[in-house]
Amino acid sequence: STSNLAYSVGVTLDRFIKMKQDDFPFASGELSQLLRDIALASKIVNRETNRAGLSNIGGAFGNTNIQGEEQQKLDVIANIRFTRALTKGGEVCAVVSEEDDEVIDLQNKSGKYVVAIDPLDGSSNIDVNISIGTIFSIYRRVTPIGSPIQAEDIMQPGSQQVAAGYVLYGSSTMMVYTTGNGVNGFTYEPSLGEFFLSHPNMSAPDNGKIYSINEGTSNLFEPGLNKYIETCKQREYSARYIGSLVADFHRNLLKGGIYIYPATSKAPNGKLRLLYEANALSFIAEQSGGKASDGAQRILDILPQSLHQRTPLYIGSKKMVEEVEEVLRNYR
Ligand code: AHM
Ligand code: MG
Repeated sequence: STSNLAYSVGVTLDRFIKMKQDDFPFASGELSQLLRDIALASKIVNRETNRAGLSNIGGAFGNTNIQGEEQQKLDVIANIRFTRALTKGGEVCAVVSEEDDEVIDLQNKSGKYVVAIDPLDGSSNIDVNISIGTIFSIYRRVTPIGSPIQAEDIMQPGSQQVAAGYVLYGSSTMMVYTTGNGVNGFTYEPSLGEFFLSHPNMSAPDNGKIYSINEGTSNLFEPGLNKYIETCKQREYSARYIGSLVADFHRNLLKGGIYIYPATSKAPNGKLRLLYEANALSFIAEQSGGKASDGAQRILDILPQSLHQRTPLYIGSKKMVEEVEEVLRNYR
């Protein structure tokens, strides 16, 4: 078939998006364009990320900022890059970002999409040269196009996402996304400036042998969670925790495993944000055959009450998430 031929010659992200667009001849192509905008911004962020350690010694290779401004932090730069790409692109009417307190109304009269984004997650890892990521969710606005943005355009449950994805700035850079019809992964080839389809139709192993949790705070966990962790140890599972959500999630997606950021007695809703982190990864998890829960209910069913709402997160291989849910239930 055409697509098999295309695979063998290397399918760029742009071409893949186009191939998918052709499956929907009556669609306007705006979502496709929006995905391309995000990919372009991520290339810029990738460039900045690769130079991160050099920013302080910029003067040494003649790269000092003419205005003498202090170098901005990379997460701020990433936020600007993505917001700018989404503003210029024209398909988006509003952006909510982990980096901004309020909704950003792009004043874009024709935009029919809303984007929730964590432009650079795990940014405390930048200084120590460890993988970081971008996480994004795309929704269709529910109020009429061109009218002022309303709360209900933003506060949609994750089940309403039309697309979601992440970019992992790791040993290589990858973009993984879904439009609700499976999950595909693309690896960046820096010398060509292109993402290539490298992981078609990703599927999460049903079960796994990796558990990823910051166990340093286990004194603050509920009893059922400690019980589950004990079981993981009895089975001699591997403990793997980078402390960079996208990287931990991606590894477990490929190898089989569970990532947990639980509620603790000090932080009853955990740490991660529903809108910017949990929803997008939960959509991808489900689309690849995995599962995502807050310990008791499906993440994608949660109706957000506030912009920066946090949620406990249990995500990864389906059987593992089901098992931990059951143990939690038995101890509650
Ligand atoms: P951030 O949004 O401030 O970068 O924090 C999110 C990060 C995740 O990437 C990671 O999984 C988690 O925080 C690690 O938290 P902890 O250090 O408490 O284990
Ligand atoms: Mg974050």
